[in-house]
Amino acid sequence: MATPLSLREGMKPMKWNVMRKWTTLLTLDLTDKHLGQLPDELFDLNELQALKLDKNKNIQLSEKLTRLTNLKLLLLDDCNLKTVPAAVMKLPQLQTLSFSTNENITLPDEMSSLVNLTVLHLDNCKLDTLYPVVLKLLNLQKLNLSNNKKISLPDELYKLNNIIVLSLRQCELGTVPPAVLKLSQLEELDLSWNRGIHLPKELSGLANIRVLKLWGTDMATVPMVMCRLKQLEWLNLSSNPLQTLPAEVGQLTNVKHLDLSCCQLNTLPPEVGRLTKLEWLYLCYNPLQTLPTEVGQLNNVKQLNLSLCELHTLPPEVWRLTQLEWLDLSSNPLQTLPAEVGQLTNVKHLGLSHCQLRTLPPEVGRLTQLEWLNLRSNPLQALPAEVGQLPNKANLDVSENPLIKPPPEVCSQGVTAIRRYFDELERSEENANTRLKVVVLGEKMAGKTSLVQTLRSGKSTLTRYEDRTHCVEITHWAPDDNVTFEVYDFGGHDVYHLTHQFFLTPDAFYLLLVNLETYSCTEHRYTEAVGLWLDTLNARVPGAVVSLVGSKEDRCRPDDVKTKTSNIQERIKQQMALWERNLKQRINTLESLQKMHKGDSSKSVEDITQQLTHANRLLSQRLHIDGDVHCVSVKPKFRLSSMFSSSSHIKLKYFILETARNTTLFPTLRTILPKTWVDFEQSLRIEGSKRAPEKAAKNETGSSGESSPLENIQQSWLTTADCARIGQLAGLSSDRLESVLSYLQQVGTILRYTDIPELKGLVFHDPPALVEIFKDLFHHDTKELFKTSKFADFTSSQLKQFQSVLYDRGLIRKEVMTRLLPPEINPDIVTALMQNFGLCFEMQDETDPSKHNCWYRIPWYLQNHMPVELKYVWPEDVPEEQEQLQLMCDIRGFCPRGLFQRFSVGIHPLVQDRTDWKDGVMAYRQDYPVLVCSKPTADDTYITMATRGSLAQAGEMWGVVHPLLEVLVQLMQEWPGVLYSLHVTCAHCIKARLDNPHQYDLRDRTADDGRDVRCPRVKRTASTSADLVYRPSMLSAVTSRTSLTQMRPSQQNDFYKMTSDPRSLALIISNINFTDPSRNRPGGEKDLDNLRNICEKLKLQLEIREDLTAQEIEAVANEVSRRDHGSYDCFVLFLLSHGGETGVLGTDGQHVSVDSIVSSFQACKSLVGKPKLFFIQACRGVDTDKGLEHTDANIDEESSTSQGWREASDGATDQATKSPPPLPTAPVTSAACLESPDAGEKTLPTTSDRLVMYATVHGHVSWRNSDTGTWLVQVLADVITEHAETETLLEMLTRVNAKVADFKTQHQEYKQQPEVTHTLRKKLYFFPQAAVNQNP
Ligand SMILES: Nc1nc2c(ncn2[C@@H]2O[C@H](COP(=O)(O)OP(=O)(O)OP(=O)(O)O)[C@@H](O)[C@H]2O)c(=O)[nH]1
Ligand SMILES: [Mg+2]
Repeated sequence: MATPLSLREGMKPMKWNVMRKWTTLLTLDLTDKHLGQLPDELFDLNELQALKLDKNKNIQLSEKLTRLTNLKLLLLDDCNLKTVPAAVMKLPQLQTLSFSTNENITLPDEMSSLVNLTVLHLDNCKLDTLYPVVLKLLNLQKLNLSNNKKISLPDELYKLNNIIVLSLRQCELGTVPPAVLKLSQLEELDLSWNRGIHLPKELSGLANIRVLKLWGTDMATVPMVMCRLKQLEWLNLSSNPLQTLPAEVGQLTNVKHLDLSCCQLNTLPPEVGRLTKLEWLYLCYNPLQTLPTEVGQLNNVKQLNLSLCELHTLPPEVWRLTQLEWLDLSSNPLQTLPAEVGQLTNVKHLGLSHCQLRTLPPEVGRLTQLEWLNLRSNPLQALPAEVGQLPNKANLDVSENPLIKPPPEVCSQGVTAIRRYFDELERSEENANTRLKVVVLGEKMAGKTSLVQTLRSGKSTLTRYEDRTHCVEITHWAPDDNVTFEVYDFGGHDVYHLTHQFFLTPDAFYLLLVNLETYSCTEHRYTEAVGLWLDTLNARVPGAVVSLVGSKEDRCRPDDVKTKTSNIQERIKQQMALWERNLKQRINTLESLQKMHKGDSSKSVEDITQQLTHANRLLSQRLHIDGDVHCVSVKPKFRLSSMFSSSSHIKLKYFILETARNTTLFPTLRTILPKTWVDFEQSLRIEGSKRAPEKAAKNETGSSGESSPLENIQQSWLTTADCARIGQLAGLSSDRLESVLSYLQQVGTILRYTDIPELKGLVFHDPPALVEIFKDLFHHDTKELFKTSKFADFTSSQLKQFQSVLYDRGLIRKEVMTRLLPPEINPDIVTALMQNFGLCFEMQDETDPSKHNCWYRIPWYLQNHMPVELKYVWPEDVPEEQEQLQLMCDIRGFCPRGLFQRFSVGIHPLVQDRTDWKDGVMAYRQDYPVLVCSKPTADDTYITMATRGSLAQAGEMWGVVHPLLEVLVQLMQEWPGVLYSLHVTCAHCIKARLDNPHQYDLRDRTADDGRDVRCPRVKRTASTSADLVYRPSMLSAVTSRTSLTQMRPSQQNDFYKMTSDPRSLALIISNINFTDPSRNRPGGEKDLDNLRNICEKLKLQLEIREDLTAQEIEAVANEVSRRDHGSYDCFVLFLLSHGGETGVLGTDGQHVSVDSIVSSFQACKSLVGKPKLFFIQACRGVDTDKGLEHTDANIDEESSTSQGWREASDGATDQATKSPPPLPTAPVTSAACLESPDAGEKTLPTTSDRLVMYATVHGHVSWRNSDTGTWLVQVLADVITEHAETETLLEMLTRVNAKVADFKTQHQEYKQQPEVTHTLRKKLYFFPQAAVNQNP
């Protein structure tokens, strides 16, 4: 039972909408608490103003309730009430009462005592008539009767002559009830989802109606009466089977917002042109093929949505709507855009995705206000250079276009990169580059290098036995003038398998060589020579193009060749069938899970849907394996025989050329690059070619043909100065270098790690050289490792010790590691790289802060089993008083090599005191023991992570193990083709030590889950607590004791994932110009500039909406919250306007509640679990703050001048002096109403992961300077610019709070104190690497 203290703590100020007026009430929320009675202590809370008791089925309300004499608002939704409790009727001060979803509730006459009631919710109550008592509630302003089937309304309804909002959504009404037609004061009527409803002619008598909602009413024609409602400002007719609109629609000359989306309109009447006040016109999803030219008369339309229509062209008049800010033409069969598009100089958002555009006119460059241009999925091959003239910050999406000029790698970097590319093209010359990456794979000694050399030279070449390939050799092969192949020849030795994966990219052509001489038709040989390689490619680059080459044909008899190649082909078919079977099985499982959880709104449902989409994509994206095995021999033939047949390698060359030219397989083979870039790349390559020791030696003796710009410097990486020198040779000044470096990085030719402190400023121009360095540290025979002369000065017992520590425990001292590396190489850079690749981790030695003598662990070396002594820490039997929480990742079929080792490196920052062995780690996290294991079986690999504690600690135990699982899931993203599922092992089965314990699918706990779960293995007798089976929806926060120094962003659970680019959509709603010009907000433009800078800094995708009315603000928020934010890691809203205690102001002087905006985003499925950030720059009342003391005399001179504008509030004092708002409001000010969302949903949004920053505390004003903008935004911009890379959001906002608190106006010395409220569950760094940078 709740104590009085906890009840009082539960009281919170909360805002409520009272007929477009907002007020803050002291609220207690006891929703869904299974209360039969209210606790006695509650009645002592006599200051309570709002009480939420929703979903307490069968609650009894005693007389004591009447002691709550300040109660104004009472919510009793879904409480199973049969009648209004007597005590409720003795609360005459009540202003808002909600009985939604109490089926068949009766309203007794005594309810007439509620004389102050203004808002009554009776929706979804199965009422067939309105109780007479309602007619006595003469102060009612809003009545919600939605979802009461066939409700009949008495004629006397007209007595309620204060009603201005009536909701009758989804009531199965055949016609508008006559009584409604008499409510002449009605302003808003919602009749949506009454299918087939008749609109009688008397409707035109509703002279005050301004908002009419009629969506989904099965309306095939627009009734004439509607066209007579000339005062209508907002009309929603979407989702109706309308094929045409009558000419009379042109009479609605006051309409500003018209929604006709999802109808069946083929044409529009020319009379639409008369709706000259229209500001929003939504026509999406209609089979419109043309538009009337009169659309060109809509001179006020700012938003025009024509997506998903059938428009091949638009009338020229549309391009003259120069005031348009938002034009969506996506998914129309448009083939060209006319030059006139350049006239839309105000357009900010232009949607042209999924059209059929082959070219763009240069005039798009004139759209200087553009913030968002979406050209995704068009057949565009080239962009006009003028695209580079668009604003730098314009977000450009040209993905899924076969672009060759500029290549996709340039486009993906944005407008600035595109401009630099075209500038460079103009300065230098165009170089048509037809290039393809060809990767040659296969077992060691398969003949890869011999084949590559033969293909390049055109004559049979055999390597010698000792010419083994180290890691990867990259060479260029130009078989004719039209194409160059960049050939990656992989060393086949096992030692390279761990590092090869980093070079496998989706756009390459793979040649898999099988040595026909050593191939035998057994399963084992197939797996080694073919199966494993195909599995790796299928897992890493699903959808890639692969051809099989049978090598050393000369070493086999012809019939053997035939048998072996057919065997290979047959087994490939079987392997592909197995992949398909596994994939389909996974899809089936996911589909049944999806069905099982249909309707849940938890994060797990979203996860399932995402996995299903991914699995289905894999099904259509399998490896493209050419059916033949192309047999070659590169052994020189006797002259005589070669006269009769062309060599097999020549045939192979033509086959490779033909495949490369197949535009279906390689659509972007050709790219156009500036010649300077091509020359620069070539110079880099020359540098790279010097790296091999023998080549370097040659170079030193001057025998190399190619001359290096960095003569005599043997480098594995380049510094900025080196690059500048190479650039100069290619004709690139240093200010133009960044473009080519970014391009080469995108293509994968070079590597850069600008966010790792040790590696900042370095360019790894020869990636294989890096791996070559690692190779010196990876040698199966650890004795061999230390036999070199580098260790001559060590004693044999020392060497023996190095070797045994490395062999037994995978440990190596930094100084020993340094010896193993080439002498000129900086070991810090190598270790930083190795950690980044997941190959080793640094062991903390607290006694050696200089890290001079630190140890590294390379898990790859570990061969030992779990040390026996650990059994004392983690006995096989779970101790009686403990439970084991175990999460499991089941990897189906192929498991990538080295995955567990990389995972074990990945978890390092999250654990302490670890012990590692071959396939496991035992460590501590938050003082809990953690056991991580890998167990390969014939078909699957199981990776488990477990902890133990008492049942009461279950919540914390989840917090201990779940972050480890997240590290694994993150790693798996490098392997999109690997199938895996996540589970929780049955705690009962573990304790009972049953073989094959039951594995539950990992999912969030829902309200429907009981307290216990029966163990599926021993159904009748055993059960386990649901706390150990379902993931709590909010995991207990775990603060890691580990230093942040080693953390990598992907490995954190204490941090929000913040890696998407852009990070988030940033919606800015800025009101500067108001209907009442005396309210205009000069200085607001400066805020916009500051916010643009913030968005650029934080990588946010900007979307600005200016000067919106209250209703428009709500509509925009609703629309944006319904979008798919799946590709973003968070959401940000900046709302800048006037405001008061009751919310922020639209340009029409009406209020919008911040809470309602926030909650629409809380309900957005694609933002579940992601931070949602709201910055509200507006007054929150009329009070000014003189402050207590002034510690800092840093006066803002500007803000103190006479032009310094206060963010004038719309509170009581201001209201008295301002012109009255357009809508007449009732005399009541503090009653509240529940504004139901437009979609009529009743689900309560979750409240976690959000942050709201208000410019000022409740009841106070905030300040703006007409030259420099608002105090809050100025400071926010400064703080973010300075600290975003090193601090969490909350740390920065604390600075903002402090800095703004230091401001004061000069004359009156008024102060302002911003306020942050949040429910963030993790740290939020916009730049995850900040965690590293702050502890360099
Ligand atoms: N008879 C014959 N020998 C070949 C042929 N191709 C390669 N060889 C020999 O096979 C051995 C290995 O050839 P490489 O081309 O170096 O093999 P690789 O696949 O590059 O080997 P790694 O670099 O170690 O992975 C060498 O001794 C070659 O001379 C061929 O077509 N016929
Ligand atoms: Mg080789």
